[in-house]
Amino acid sequence: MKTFTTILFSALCFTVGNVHGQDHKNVMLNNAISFMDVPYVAHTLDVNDNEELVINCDEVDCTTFVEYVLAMSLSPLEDGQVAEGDFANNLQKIRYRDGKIDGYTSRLHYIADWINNGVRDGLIQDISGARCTDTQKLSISYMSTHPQLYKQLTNSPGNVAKMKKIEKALSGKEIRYLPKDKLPNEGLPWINDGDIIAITTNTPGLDVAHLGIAFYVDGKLSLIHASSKEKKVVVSNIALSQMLKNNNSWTGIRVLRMKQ
Ligand code: 2YP
Repeated sequence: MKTFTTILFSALCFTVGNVHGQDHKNVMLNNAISFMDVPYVAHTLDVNDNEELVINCDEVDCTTFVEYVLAMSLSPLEDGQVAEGDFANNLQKIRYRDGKIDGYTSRLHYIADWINNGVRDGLIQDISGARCTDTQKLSISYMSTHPQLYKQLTNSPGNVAKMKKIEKALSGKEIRYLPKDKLPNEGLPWINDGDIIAITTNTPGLDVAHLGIAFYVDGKLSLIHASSKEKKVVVSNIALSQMLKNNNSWTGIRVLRMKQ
């Protein structure tokens, strides 16, 4: 019997978004819209001493928001509802390496690892990997060099050592991405509503700094995301390309798409 922690378990995880009267054919976009105004809360996955599957759709950060939307969208519908077991199974496959929970370091902390796992498991496709020619070499060390920022690393040299091994395995790999100066306000033909946008960063030791969902509004490519500034899930009121220009540590985007 699979056990998972259901904290503040809300029906939101299972009601396919058809809010604001917008019945988008795009299930990822529909589900993302259903999270609008959900509060931004960090560290919701770190509430337990032992690593367990946490489902908390009432408080999300940029990553858990995208994970819940993807898990909902991958789960088949039974009269408009997502089956609880399917949602949890898909969420576990999305969040943990090869879908196996085996302590803190089995969680896919780095988005590069999260993408590799999702592509390997047939959950997502790496659209920017296929469409972009610009590359960057991964150099991953942020968590092991900032253990004080992570509860499960602060007093655990064993976990830090495990993270170092994971970081070493990820580093040196080349990934393809779209530099921010190549993203127009109006978006690009190969970026669709509902695509997962990973914002790449030049912060030393980190690959990605933020996640969201692509949403074309009035001809401009915007982002539905859990905003730490606005403290809730919002649609950006500026174009994604402008968001990137406004942040010097943001270098571009990777684009992922749920596999139907
Ligand atoms: C991830 O951070 C954490 C996971 O440990 C955590 O910090 C890292 C490298 N990983 O399980 C997961 C869910 O809480 O969050 C995310 C973080 O973005 C925050 C959540 C946000 O913008 O809301 C992912 O890594 C996505 O972008 C980065 C960013 N972390 C840092 O900037 C250190």
